[in-house]
Amino acid sequence: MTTTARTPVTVLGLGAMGHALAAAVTGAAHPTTVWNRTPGRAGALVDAGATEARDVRAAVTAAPLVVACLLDHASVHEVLDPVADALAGRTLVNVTTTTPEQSRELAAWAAGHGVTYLDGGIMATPPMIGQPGSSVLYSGSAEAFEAHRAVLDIWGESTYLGDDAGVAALYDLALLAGMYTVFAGFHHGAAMVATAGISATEFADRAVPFLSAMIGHVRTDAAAIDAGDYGGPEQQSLEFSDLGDMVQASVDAGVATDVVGAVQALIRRQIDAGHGTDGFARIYESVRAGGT
Ligand code: FVH
Repeated sequence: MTTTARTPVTVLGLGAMGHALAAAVTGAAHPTTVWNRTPGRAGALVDAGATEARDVRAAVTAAPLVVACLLDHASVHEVLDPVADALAGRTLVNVTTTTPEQSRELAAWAAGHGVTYLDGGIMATPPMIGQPGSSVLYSGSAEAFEAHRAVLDIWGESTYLGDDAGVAALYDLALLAGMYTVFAGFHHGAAMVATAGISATEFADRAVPFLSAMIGHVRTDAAAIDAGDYGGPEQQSLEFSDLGDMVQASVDAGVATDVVGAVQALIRRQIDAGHGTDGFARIYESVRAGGT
């Protein structure tokens, strides 16, 4: 079935994200049914035209397209296992954050119950839904992705990553790994400058333009990784990148070294293995498959 302007949609889970997804679909004039474990979270959506289902079974049977936006993998099973028979013949789009293996397990579970499965990784915060900059990664059923683009595109830029249901989650968590480690680096720097009486806000004013200017250099690292060549002249050597001074300055300031110490350990593994003149991108080899 292809989504049209009037295709009914059900959203299970009205936490911050589920509410935002349901509000966007309701606002785009799709007949929307919502359900939440704890009653009382649907008021604004009902005012906007959504229908609150009395239970999960009523919610699932109200629409050919069922969106699950729940806490985690366990809660998806807790909600859907008892109504698997009612889901049969419908499409389940699961945007709950799960590991890739959990996504694949859910895809297999869905296939076993005659449910078409599409996994989604939301690369946005709830206020960003439907706004520029919001994107959602999908993998699993190509037919479901194409059939329901009209709904999926309401939430942000939709990208389909293939029929392996685990790939969207893999990509989602990989992107978040980059984001969290950059943020952790900012927090480390903020703790360092705080020892000189500099506020985190003042530090952010310098960190944001600096990090923005530097982030594009990951493309140089990416080219080295893909080529398996860490010796190019444009690459800063591991010996030059050694974070010894940074670690010592942190120790002197009484700041925990967990963040910079972790990066230093990746660098040292490569230097100790005889690759000190290779470029910084070689730390990829310290990470990949726990390599040396
Ligand atoms: N919020 C965000 O910025 C991120 C952006 C990226 C994607 N995540 C993921 O989206 C899933 C939902 O996130 P959320 O922000 O809506 O989360 P909460 O506001 O905490 O709402 C959780 C909902 O899940 C329901 N729930 C929890 N456990 C169960 C259960 N065992 N059975 C049924 N429902 C359950 C909960 O219901 P209630 O507590 O109100 O009864 C909420 O509806 C999540 O995977 C993020 O990682 C969001």
